[in-house]
Amino acid sequence: MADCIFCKIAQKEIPSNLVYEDDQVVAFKDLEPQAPVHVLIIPKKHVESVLAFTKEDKDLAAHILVDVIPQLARELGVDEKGFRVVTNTGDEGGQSVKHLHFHLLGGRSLQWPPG
Ligand code: DGP
Repeated sequence: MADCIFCKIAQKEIPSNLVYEDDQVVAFKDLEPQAPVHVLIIPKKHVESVLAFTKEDKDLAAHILVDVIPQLARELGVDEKGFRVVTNTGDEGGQSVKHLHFHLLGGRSLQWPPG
C-alpha cells in the first residue's frame, strides 16, 4: 500500500534490521526499542490490524503465531525466561503504524499492567 512505512520495509524500499523473512512475513528490530529484545513481526501484505483479518488470512495468522513467533523467541534467546507479544490496535490501543505488527519484547522483566 502506498505511503505505508511497513509495506516499504517489507518490500525493502527502506532499510531495516531484518531478523527474519519468508514468503509471507518479515520481522525487524524496532526503531525505538523498549526492551533489550524488541522486534516487530509483520505480514508482507498490507493488513491494517487484527480487525482487518479475514477468513482467507487464517493460515497467515496461524503461521505468525504458531511458527514465526516461537521460532524468533528461541533464536533471540527469550524463550526460557519469557517474553511478551503485543499487537496495539486502534487509537486507544496505541497503534501508531496502521499495518498489522506484533511486538515481541523480552530480555528484561516486563511490568503489568502497561501504561
Ligand atoms: P505501534 O505504536 O504499536 O504502532 O508501534 C509501532 C512501532 O514501530 C514503534 O515501536 C516504532 C516502530 N517504528 C516506526 N517506524 C519505524 C521504522 O521506520 N523502522 C522501524 N524499524 N521501526 C519503526
